[in-house]
Amino acid sequence: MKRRLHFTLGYILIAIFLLGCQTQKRPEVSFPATDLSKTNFIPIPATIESTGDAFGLDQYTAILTVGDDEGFSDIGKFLSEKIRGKTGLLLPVNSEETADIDRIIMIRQTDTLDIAAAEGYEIAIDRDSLILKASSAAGAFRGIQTIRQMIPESSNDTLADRSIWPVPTGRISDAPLFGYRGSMLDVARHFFSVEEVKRFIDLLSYYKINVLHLHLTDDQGWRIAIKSWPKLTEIGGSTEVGGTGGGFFTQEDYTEIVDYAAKRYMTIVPEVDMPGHTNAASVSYPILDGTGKPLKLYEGTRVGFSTFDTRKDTVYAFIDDVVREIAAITPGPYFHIGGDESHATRPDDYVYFVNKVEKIVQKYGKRMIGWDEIATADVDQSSIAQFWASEENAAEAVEKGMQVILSPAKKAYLDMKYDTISEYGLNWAAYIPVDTAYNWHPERYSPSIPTSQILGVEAPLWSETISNSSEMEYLAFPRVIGYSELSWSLPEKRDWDNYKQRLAHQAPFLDRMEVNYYRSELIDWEESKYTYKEIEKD
Ligand code: TNX
Repeated sequence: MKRRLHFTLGYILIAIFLLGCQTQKRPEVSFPATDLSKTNFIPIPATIESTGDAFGLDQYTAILTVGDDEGFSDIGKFLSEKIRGKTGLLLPVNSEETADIDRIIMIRQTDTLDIAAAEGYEIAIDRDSLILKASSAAGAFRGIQTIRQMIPESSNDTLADRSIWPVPTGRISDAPLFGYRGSMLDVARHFFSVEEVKRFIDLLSYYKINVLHLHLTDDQGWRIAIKSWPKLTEIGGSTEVGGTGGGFFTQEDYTEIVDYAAKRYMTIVPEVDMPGHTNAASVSYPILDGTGKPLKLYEGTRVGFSTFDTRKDTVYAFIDDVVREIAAITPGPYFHIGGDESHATRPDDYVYFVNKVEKIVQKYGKRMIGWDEIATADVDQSSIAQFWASEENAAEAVEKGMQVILSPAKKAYLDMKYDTISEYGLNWAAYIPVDTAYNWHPERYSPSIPTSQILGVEAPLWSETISNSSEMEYLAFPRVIGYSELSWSLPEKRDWDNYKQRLAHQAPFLDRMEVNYYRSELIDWEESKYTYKEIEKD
């Protein structure tokens, strides 16, 4: 009932607005012909129809949101801020002052979309209105990224006595291929600050990525405060690769990241890597150690030398505390237990360990994710395997009825060098130039992983060779933009020649955001019209 009333009020508001728009005070503007389908969208939407006219975004435009879900008005404000960053226009949101408004951008909640999918949305652009419809706030948030991308980088100042950003008219109907579209940041090998993580989240969300997996612990550092085990960060958080000190997130810091991501409808997946990759934890609390070797803090880049003692009750009491504390501040449904490269753990101990930890994760209401090795244990079908190296493990996961996240190192590792002269990165899996990163099909990657069991795609960024935003961006951009398209767009819509044109036109956005992207020579990058100083940062 409440919902119906809300919708009715919404329609009355819309009617008032549209009536207002009829009585235009300013003369009609005539626009050069447009073609919405030529807009450089990434990821490319499912369907685009062009009608050739333009919606003249200008200072007489207002944003109106209509939706039960509280998120809608925040999404309207978010769009207004981003339009301001791009154009300098300050569009009112849900303002009652309609006297000077010629046209509206409406963000509306509806149950009647053509594509009934989570995160689906439709946009209808006409001369006087740009209407975004979505059944959920998450769908509306994805839709406003599409709106941001359809606004030209520069205004046309010759059409009228004011600046106008002509938006091509037409219809878009869109929904994601996969529900899990992720990237990962390794904050353990090198620590990254809350501000650096937020910046990464912001850039990813522009491309509709909806998961950020944080690799929070490894041999070189433990990066999340656990109140019941304080030495983890006091001792284990004090180092990183290369001896440049360490760092860690307090639980308040972590919550700040989670909240920031949530405003962008992005899920944070916390990872505590175990039973291997645990040197920092064992140095902090030697009782956890299963190697029996002398323990000291580690600032190198070797893997596979550490393990928990998998047969000790104290270890599981410890893990129970860790999972409980992190789960309590993680609203998302997943908890990642790592489980990779446990070369110092005996195979039967490994299986025993994963089986026990899965129960702990479930006890705290989360779905377990682990690197593909976890499929060798007796895992439940509700758990998820992240395929990075072994197709055999991935096939075993599929047989067990588990879902799989595709992160094949040869194609999707953001820490692989572009080529032999790349400044940062590793090359153990491959060199991954920008075309190789894009030119593969997650749904056809391995015959043993059917599309029906693919949860999504994730591009991990390991940080052995990078230690700040600029280095992070060099490896992540532009490749992560391609992974967003591989996980969002339909296979028949994806095409390298077409994609590389659209990618070339991301340069003005990336430049305006001061992203240190790798200017691959495979791409004919668009010259930017802005210099950073001219316009307020987005
Ligand atoms: C393998 S991928 C690892 C990481 C390294 C990465 C470097 C995976 C599950 N384990 O520990 O950082 O290679 O590319």
